[in-house]
Amino acid sequence: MVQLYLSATCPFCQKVLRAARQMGLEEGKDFATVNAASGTPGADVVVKVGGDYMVPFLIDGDTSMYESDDIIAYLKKNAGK
Ligand SMILES: N[C@@H](CCC(=O)N[C@@H](CS)C(=O)NCC(=O)O)C(=O)O
Repeated sequence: MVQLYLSATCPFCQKVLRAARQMGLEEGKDFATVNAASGTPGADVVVKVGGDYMVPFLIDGDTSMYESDDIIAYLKKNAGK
């Protein structure tokens, strides 16, 4: 399942979540969220996989990306299929 690494205080993360919901995607069914606020284990995963700390961050198998617009485009194409 697509994993979205997010921080509650990050407006770009809220943008991704809002877009996912507008697409009719359901958390827990079409995507999972992971708390990746600074200092959390989720943040460590972001750095380990992506090389930098920035959220939102998407992981789907071997695919990973940072940019919120890219993540939204990826969800449109791939999530919930
Ligand atoms: N262009 C990026 C911006 C993302 C961004 O600036 N994220 C901030 C949090 S809102 C971040 O992770 N900054 C790095 C840090 O806090 O160290 C996007 O659209 O996803």
